[in-house]
Amino acid sequence: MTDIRDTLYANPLAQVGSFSFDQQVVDVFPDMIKRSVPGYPTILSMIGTLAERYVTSDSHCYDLGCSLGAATLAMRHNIRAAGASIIGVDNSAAMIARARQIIAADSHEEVPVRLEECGIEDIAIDNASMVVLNFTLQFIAPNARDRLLSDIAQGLNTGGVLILSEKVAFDDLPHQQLMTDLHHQFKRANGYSDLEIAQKRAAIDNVLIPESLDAHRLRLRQAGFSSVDVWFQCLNFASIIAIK
Ligand code: GEK
Repeated sequence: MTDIRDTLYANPLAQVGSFSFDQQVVDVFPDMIKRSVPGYPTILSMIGTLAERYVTSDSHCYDLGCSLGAATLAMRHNIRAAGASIIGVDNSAAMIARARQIIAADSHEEVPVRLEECGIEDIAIDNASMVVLNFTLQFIAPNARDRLLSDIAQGLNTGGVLILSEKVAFDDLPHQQLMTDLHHQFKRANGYSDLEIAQKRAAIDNVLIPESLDAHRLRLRQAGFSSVDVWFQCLNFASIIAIK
């Protein structure tokens, strides 16, 4: 099936409301995320590669903020360990409903997938060999992030891996401005107009709260991860591997 094109912000809106993961967004989500997040396909493909390497027998994998299950499927298609299963979690009813259809149509049934409609703050992580937060932590209130990361570290088995992908911010203001400008240039090259870019930016302001890579590294270390660093970055989008 070809993706439905994202035109949600193509026409001038009298008032730009706060961005939410509703049915309208779900309908265009695969196109939206590909045209907005530099490196998204590369990160998904590496999540598959990492699942092959890190997922152990009879353990759990978690896709927190799973949206339509893209990272769930990347793991499912590459897990080689016997008896592993995947839990996908998202608090958007529309996302989970569509994700259920997508997972049902996928034939790799040897790795069971369970989808839960709930907040990632409310899910118990246990016996985990791999946890994915692929562009989700940025939507969690900053004062709830330490606790969430500690809970994930607690629930991971020794040697288990967390993949944390985020939009990031920079303390150096000229560099922050440059990365923002280049990201907008990336979006223009992918067919978004200046109006779409400006309206989306207004909608997402205060909903997506990026932090610096140093802040992420520090939190992950404090949460109990023994090895933490960036494995991918393109402009202001990065992905970190943290090993328990
Ligand atoms: C992918 N990982 O395609 N609890 C559960 N889900 C949440 C919460 C929360 N508190 N807050 C936001 N979400 C996916 C992409 S998108 C990233 C992740 C983006 C969910 C929200 O409903 C949405 O589905 C997802 O987190 C973020 O690899 O759109 O930039």
